[in-house]
Amino acid sequence: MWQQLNNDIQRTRQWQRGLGLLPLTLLVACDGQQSTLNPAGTGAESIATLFWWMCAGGVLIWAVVMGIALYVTQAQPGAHGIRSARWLILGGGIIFPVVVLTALLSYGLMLMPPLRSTTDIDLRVDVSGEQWWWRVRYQTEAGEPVELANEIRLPVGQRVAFDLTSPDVIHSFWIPSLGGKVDMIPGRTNQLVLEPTRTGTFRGACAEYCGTSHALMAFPVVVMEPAAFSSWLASQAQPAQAPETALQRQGQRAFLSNGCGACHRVRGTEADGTVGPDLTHVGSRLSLAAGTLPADVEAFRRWIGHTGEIKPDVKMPTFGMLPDDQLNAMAHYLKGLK
Ligand code: HEC
Ligand SMILES: [Cu+2]
Repeated sequence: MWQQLNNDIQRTRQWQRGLGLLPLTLLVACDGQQSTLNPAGTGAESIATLFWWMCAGGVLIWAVVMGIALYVTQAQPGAHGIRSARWLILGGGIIFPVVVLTALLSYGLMLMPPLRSTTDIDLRVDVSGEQWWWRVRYQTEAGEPVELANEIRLPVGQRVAFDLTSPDVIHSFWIPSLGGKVDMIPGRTNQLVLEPTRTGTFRGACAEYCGTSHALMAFPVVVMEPAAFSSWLASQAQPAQAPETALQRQGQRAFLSNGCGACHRVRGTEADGTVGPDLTHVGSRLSLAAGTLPADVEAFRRWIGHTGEIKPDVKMPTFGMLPDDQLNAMAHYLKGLK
């Protein structure tokens, strides 16, 4: 029996040790493409700093409360008069938390004006959150805006103003590595300014539950050197590449004859729909269907043939009834739209 009890105690201790390491594990796991604690933008930097100060404030209050709790278990009954007991309650229960929380609040409020400032903008991008994808439009100085979808590229070190809206329900635009999140509200345009500080690929996501496939609504964010960014934007502004192989030409015919163009635009062809994502350069994207699938030929084919299985409640019909060779040809055509 003692052996059993000993084992139990051992196990409990191990468990407790594991639990003690848990916060550390969680923090280490926060290192990555979508981490607020590994900032890659000025907004995210100040939010991370605020987090660490709040963390320190929380730990300080916790330590003082625990200290007092330990102390009362040791103190002799009657060791303190009524006066000092009152001071302990006033000091520890009111004055100390008020001072710490006021300091944290003032610090937090101080960080806000630069986060909300909308001056010195280098680039403007309109993003519309739609069930369950992102319509992205770059404003260019000369002429037509450039429309794409489900991917955002930004020049490092430049201030980018996002105009955020939605045609259906409330979504929330969030690139944790770069800065704070802002809601996209039907009938309103909200603004968010981000300034990336280092190059890399990050992940953005919808941060407001917006329906069945809310969790399948993400987007890659690529922060590039300004020169590489400019040539990327220039190539996105071009009309679609003409199909090169016989298979791609067959795919284009299938695309145009199956009604895909009623919802999708491929600039330079008769496909001119605006219900779904612009597909002019869909083959150049890093992911398919808003961060849901990789962007290879096989994924294109799966998407067209199993749309609703991949993304429940999606606003695109499934074309699984088409013969395999047509699905395959369309996948090759779309992947070729670089
Ligand atoms: C009724 C409108 C409609 C029709 C018709 C339609 N689509 Fe779509 N399509 C959409 C919508 C909406 C989305 C966005 C889905 C999502 O991610 O939530 C989409 C997404 C896509 C995507 C992913 C785009 C991206 O940015 O990742 C591809 C590729 C695509 N459709 C291809 C096709 C093809 C090929 C056809 C014809 C066989 C077709 N679509 C027909 C509405 C349509
Ligand atoms: Cu959402």
